[in-house]
Amino acid sequence: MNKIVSLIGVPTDIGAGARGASMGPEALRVAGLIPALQGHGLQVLDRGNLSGPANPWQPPVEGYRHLPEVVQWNQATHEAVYAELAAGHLPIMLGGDHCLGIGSISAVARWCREQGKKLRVLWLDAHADFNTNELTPSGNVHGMPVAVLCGYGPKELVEIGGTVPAIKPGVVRQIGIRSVDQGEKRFVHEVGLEVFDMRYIDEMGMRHTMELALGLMDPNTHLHVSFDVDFLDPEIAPGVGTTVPGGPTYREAQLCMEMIADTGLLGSLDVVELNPALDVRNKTADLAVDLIESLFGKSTLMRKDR
Ligand SMILES: [Mn+2]
Repeated sequence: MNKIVSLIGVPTDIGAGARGASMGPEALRVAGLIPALQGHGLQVLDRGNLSGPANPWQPPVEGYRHLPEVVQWNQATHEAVYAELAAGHLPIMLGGDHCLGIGSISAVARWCREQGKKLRVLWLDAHADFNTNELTPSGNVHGMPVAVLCGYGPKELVEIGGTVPAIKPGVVRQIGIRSVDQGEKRFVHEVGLEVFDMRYIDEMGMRHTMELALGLMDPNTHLHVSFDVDFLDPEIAPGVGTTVPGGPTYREAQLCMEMIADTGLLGSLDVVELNPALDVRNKTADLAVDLIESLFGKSTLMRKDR
């Protein structure tokens, strides 16, 4: 792959229910993300970290916590991700919590619209992140980004990409889901979001799951991966704020990443919700770097390089 990747750190936990994801970008750098990517022949531009408002740690207002601050961080993220795409680079957004997927994916969707490219979004997560201010039990916006991107949310957020909705539910494939709130579940079914939950992966296997999730793409498809580290089983990835037992194992996660790499279509990536305050000697960051390497074509097995 002869591609320039750009790292954009977004050090905030403004949409999360626990503090600490703001330290995620540094933990990934400390875990050796840059040399790991360089080791695969990629040129890496580290754009440093974006800046934005502090986390005031307030209760929800009309069902949203920290909405003005969430908007500011996402606007900055949108602009930074869009600028890298416009420069022909492959942006890697290092969160930060998952509310930042709003800024990142709205930028990717805008760029795809302008370029006439098709978009596919893989949402690797324990949660559907499809809450609204009426459905949410907590008001934390990191539980709402997919709904916001599909046009359900406050005006200030749904309009960040310039076009509402930023994406249609049909472009999304969710993988690894195992914790969905009651009202959220009904809403996910209502809009027809395609979800490969853990029961599906248990029964059908990761290979079949990924074949379907990656199906019907063509060379004109831009593949965006939004990787919430809580996707992984907490046994191997304890460093997240919202652990849910029963996630993909190390090998299942590797296979997932390797099959994405095999498509050759990866165009942008989010790595979010890594929380060093809850980690054990940075092991979750080390694992995330290992998996990101696989996303960019490291084969852990005895395959010849393509
Ligand atoms: Mn998430």
